[in-house]
Amino acid sequence: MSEPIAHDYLESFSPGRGREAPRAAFTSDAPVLDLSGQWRFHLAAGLPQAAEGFQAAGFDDSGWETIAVPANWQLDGLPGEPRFGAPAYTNQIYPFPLDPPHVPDANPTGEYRREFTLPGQWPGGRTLLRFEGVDSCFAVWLNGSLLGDGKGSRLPTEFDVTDALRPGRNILAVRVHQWSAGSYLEDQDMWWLSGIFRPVALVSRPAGTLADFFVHADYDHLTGQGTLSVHTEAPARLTVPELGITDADPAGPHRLRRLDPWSAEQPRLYDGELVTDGERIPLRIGFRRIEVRDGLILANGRPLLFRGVNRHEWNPDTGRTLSHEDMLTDVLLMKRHNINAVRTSHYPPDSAFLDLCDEYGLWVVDECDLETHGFGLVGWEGNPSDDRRWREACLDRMRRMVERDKNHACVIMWSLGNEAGHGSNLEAMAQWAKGRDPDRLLHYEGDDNCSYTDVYSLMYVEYGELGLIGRRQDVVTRDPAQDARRRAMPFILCEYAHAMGNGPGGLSEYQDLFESHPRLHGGFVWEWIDHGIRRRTPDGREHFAYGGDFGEPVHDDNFVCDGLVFPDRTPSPGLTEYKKAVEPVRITVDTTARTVRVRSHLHTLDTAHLRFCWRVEDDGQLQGDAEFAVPPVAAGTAAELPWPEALTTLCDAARKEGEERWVTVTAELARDEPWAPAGHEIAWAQAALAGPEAAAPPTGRPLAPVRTGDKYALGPAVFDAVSGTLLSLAGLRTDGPRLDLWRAPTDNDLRTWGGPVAEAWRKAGLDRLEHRVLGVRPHDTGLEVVTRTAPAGADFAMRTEYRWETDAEDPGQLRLTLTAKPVGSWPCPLGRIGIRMALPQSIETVDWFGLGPGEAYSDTTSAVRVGRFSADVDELQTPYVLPQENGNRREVRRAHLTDRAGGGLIITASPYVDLTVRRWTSADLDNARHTTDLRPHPRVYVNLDAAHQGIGSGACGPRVQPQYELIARPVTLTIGFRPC
Ligand code: IPT
Repeated sequence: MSEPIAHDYLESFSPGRGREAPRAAFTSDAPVLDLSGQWRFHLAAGLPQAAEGFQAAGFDDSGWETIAVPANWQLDGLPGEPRFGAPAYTNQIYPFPLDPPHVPDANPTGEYRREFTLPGQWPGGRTLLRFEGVDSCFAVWLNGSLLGDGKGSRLPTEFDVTDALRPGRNILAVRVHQWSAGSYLEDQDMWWLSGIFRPVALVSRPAGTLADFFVHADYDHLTGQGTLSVHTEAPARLTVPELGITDADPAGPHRLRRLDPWSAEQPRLYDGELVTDGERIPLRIGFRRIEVRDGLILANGRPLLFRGVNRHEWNPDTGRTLSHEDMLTDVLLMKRHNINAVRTSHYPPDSAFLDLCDEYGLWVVDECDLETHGFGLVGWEGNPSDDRRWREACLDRMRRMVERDKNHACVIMWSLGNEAGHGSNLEAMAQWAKGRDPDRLLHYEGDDNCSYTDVYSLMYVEYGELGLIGRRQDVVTRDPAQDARRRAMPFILCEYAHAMGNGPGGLSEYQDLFESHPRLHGGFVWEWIDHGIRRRTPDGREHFAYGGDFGEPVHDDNFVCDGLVFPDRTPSPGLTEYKKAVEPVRITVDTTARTVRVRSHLHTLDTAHLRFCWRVEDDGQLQGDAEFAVPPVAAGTAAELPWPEALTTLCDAARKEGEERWVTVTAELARDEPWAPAGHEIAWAQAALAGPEAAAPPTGRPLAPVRTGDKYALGPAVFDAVSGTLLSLAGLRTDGPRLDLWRAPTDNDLRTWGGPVAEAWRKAGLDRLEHRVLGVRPHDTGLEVVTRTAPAGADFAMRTEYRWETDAEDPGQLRLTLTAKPVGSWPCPLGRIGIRMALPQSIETVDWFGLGPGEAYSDTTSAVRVGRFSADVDELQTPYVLPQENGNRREVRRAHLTDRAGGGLIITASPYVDLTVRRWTSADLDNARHTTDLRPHPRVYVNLDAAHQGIGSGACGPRVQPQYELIARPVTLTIGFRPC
């Protein structure tokens, strides 16, 4: 019979018992037995329901279920129905009462059992059982003997199993608790998910080997020399063939001449080996120096500019259990989108991710698994960060992160955690880290005085304030005695540009500030990926679920979906926009001086790895292109080059009247890189060589409308004689056009800090406009329709004049000149100003000349360029996890909306319109909670807009900047319609 289990560890401040000292993660030739796979599993509702004696070797688990290890148990069964509990999402609020260190009795408890056979050749010496991550607290037994317990979900825990291990068959039993005292330290904005979610392995530590080592690989940019010393706590020999180090004392110090340093741009790693009597340990060494000097963050002597993202670990099917492929996909996508830095928000990632960052090159801010944000909701009363009883738990977390990750070249900053308020425990963590690893910088955004950090860091700062910080004119610190210190510090935005839904808007304005003030070292977009969970509707259609979808009584809705990539890692338009906003090489095409200017914001690389090309297009049709020889531009410098002769010649060549001529200059990879093939585009710029020009006023002989019964015919169009409504166009049945001032609110419209603009729209009634016809007047020169559009109860309105015309010389074309003027004063900015109409559902394809290929709004226009593009109606939609306004194509000059047989409508604009085409209405988008709620109507809805409200990032950060606000104003739209 086994002893009853004591569960005092669950609600204890202690981080764990029976554990090994934390140490570096490394591989070696010593045997490892991977214990991933199917384990026996039983989920108890709470401790009283747990299976008695489950830890005994002879316990009968044949009636239990099985579950994958590693996995989050709540996701088992999805995208169908979850089999074990259900995921729950909260941002700041704890999903249990604040009663530290206690947790509710209803505490789901996962019991795991696994039988394994110790391989016959298993060496003597010690054997450890290593858990890479268990959420949130667990106890472990091997063959019935208790090994210990642990907390700290995203950190490794090891137990010495040497004495408990048997030759042959062994039984491992693990009891995992969803809630524990540790949960109070893990209040990150993410799904609450439990279980053994990272790998588990049995690790042999043969006699005579090392427990731990610390690689110090410094680089001196002034001399180009490096110093290597590997600190080991037992004798070992070091070999690094490329550096001429053979079987040497690891401690050295080895002084090395002519070394290539490691950087995110050039992630040079030197392969080596540490050898002891018991094993061989491969090393990948990157030499670099990171420091703050003269108020700047320098890497290898050069200032750093972070083009960063905050990365949570996420997969829509497996939650926080990531495959190697997921991690590699993240790294490659980041590199291909000009991202050079990652903050591991808000916990240390699977260490395999850091191996990839070393290899492919990303600067990493490694963040500790600590957040107590929910205490902020009670005025930080009882915050663990400032309670001595939690000191050891906090320090333990910091030690386990630093010790695990200290040998990664990519890690340049340690972060104490996120949103954990103030307190002496944070200070103690900082002090310990500085003592243990003085060669890296320390970050904690919550230390507003910066009394124990190396870098001044804030989140979601407004543009104006950021400019002041850039000029070191920031407001005085809370403790004035700290002011001089902080003012001398470099600055980063550890979170900015909240990427929730459509957006973020205003990225370029941030980048302009970063690039104009040396103190500003860039920032980290919040965040990399939407944490949506894949689910299936009863009829088998898939969508991504968010907070509340699993019946959680307390939740934060879709605030968990705020990434640059969708849950399945498809890039969203926000990522494309970010790639362009942060391009490390800025190209400017000057059409007057006929030069191209190249300014490099690269860290150390010159531009020799890039190939520059130019291309001239007339109305989107290629006229000529060639490579453009740009001598290497050194990092941080600029060069101006005259246009190549061929470009000048083409620029001056004759062109068809009315066509626009554009030159595009691109910079692409000249050679294959490990993360992208040759030809991958890094940066580009465009300039107009001719046009766009305002269309010449029509010279044809205008036709008068012809009345037949209750209809007017005018060219290809038929109008209702009473309402003036366009009924059909060249045989296509139409509804509208009608004035439209509203859009389906975006996340940023819905949650705008300081008052949601979407609420103002609803209050004003933009979504329920009433239309009144003031007059339908036939003229010799066309048909004039005047309307007044206003919401119920309002004394403000828009007066709209539609002038419909056609010419005798070209009776197939219908022209609309629309003028809309505000009457009275509108209480809020408008969503859009334009017209909406419906066309037959047979319309399938849109070909356009304008900005593309992606969607764009006034403050998300960096990534789109002038050209000819084509897309299916379905491809024009961006499937934001919460349906909302999307898919706008800007500055469209000409669009063909066609059916399968090539019939349809040609729309021209002078000079241009914003265009959306979709199979549902704005109201449908607004009502839908998930993408599967959107069902195509038997119509195609087209919006043609003169202007749109900007996007901003007001869901968490600055609202739309004034220059992008759509204040009600008179607009004119000139649009031509013609059948095709
Ligand atoms: C900030 C959090 O640090 C981050 O985890 C996330 O919740 C983000 O907000 C919003 O998505 S904190 C907030 C007070 C700005």
